[in-house]
Amino acid sequence: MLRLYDFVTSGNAWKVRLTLSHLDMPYERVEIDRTTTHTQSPDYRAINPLGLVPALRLEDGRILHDSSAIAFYLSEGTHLLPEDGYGRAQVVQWLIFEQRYVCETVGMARYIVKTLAEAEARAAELAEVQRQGYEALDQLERHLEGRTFLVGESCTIADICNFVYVAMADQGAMDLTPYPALRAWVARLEALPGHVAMEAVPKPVLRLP
Ligand SMILES: N[C@@H](CCC(=O)N[C@@H](CS)C(=O)NCC(=O)O)C(=O)O
Repeated sequence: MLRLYDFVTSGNAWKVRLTLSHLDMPYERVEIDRTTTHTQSPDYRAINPLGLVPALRLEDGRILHDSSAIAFYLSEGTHLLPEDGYGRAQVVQWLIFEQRYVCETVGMARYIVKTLAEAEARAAELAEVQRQGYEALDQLERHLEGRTFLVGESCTIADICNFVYVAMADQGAMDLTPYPALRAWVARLEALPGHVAMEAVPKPVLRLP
């Protein structure tokens, strides 16, 4: 069975859990204790040398890490990835956009506010990542005006991966009110049958270390 290494509050791991759910693929979870930074433990570094979640162990034992790569692998040959080369390249383009412009800004604002709880001490840094985050949201808003999904006419992993930190923007003290197309897109994705809440995780089969 597929084995996902994650922790519940990881946005990057949520992208993988969403992809697995949309594809109705069974998997088991190993929960990493992030409160004691066990992502850095030798046990976990043997799985992902970068010491980050998510990582996925395939049924034959091979490992993949990084949410975009895992989502791309899982969605191959499914409705979450276009068949044509141009459509697939557009999906990759939006996966890169998410990692560079959304995760590093909107996701980082959430990390400072929620995980580190250091919004006051890091006010200048927070303001800067929020400023950059709003630029990314502007880009997404412009692209989604008049469109239903980021690529083509149905939900792809480009939507799933971009959705996660946008949907949690409020946790980084960011406001989606000025973004009607983005808000409609978030609601559209949340209404899809394969959608699962971040907290709706299967019970872990193991905790590391
Ligand atoms: N590019 C990676 C980023 C992974 C990442 O930054 N993961 C965070 C959680 S969202 C992590 O493991 N942080 C280490 C920790 O919090 O201990 C991906 O998309 O999967």
